[in-house]
Amino acid sequence: MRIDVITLFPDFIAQCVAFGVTGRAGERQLLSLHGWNPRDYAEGNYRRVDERPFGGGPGMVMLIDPLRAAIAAARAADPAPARIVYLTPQGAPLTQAKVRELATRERVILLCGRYEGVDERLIEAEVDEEVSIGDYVLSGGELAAAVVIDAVARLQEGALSDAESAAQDSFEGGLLDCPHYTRPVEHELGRVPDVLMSGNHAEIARWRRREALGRTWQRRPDLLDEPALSKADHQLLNEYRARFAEVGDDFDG
Ligand code: 9WO
Repeated sequence: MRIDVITLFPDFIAQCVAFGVTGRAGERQLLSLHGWNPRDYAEGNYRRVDERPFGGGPGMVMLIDPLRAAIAAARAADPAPARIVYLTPQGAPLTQAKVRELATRERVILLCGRYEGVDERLIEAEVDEEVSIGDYVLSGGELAAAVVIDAVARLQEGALSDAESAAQDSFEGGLLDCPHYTRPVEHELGRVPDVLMSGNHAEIARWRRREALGRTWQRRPDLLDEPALSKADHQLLNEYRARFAEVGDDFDG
């Protein structure tokens, strides 16, 4: 997979994804990353990439032509068609489903804005979709681009070890992850649940599934599609809920 990033700070992006899974994906040639700086395509003595907004107001707006030229250069660098994604607070929320969809593409071009944003005409003419990593405003789209690159890199075949891949699968089901423990068994902060030391892999898998279902129900009920749960999962979720029902009974006295 090839990812091109249109950004005023190509080095920043390169550094963000130089380590860990994304670095490994690059070394294994599972993912290639290329930066394109609109300033390299800006004209005039000052190579301007931004200008004051029409209508007044704070901030500056990124000019059409340097961005358009950088996008054209990125497109021309490889014959494969590319999907252009603009990282912005106004975008659709990034989900694992969207990550999976992007990860199947041969090419993606990530457009990172700065200042107050990009001239709307460039967005309308060049952008295929707008994506947000959360409801907050950053200084630019680069950190959001790094998030997309990391999430997509993990899904490239061969990027993860078997253990990492299994862990990824646990979230792939749309549930939150279960709790994790390591040594020591006893600590002033508590004891590791006995089931995890039982060696009974079926019971361990059952415990992990129940904790993942329960956590999702508690923390992110919006992710839980209860009607779609299997009979076994319904049973596990009821076991988890029973924990709280008992506490509730005591409370009610
Ligand atoms: C800057 C600004 C300055 C003065 C008044 C209002 C203003 N709004 C902005 C602004 O929204 N800047 C954005 C910076 C323009 C697009 C690139 N930037 C950005 C992307 N910030 N946060 C994101 C982002 C991207 C994806 N998911 C979450 C946040």
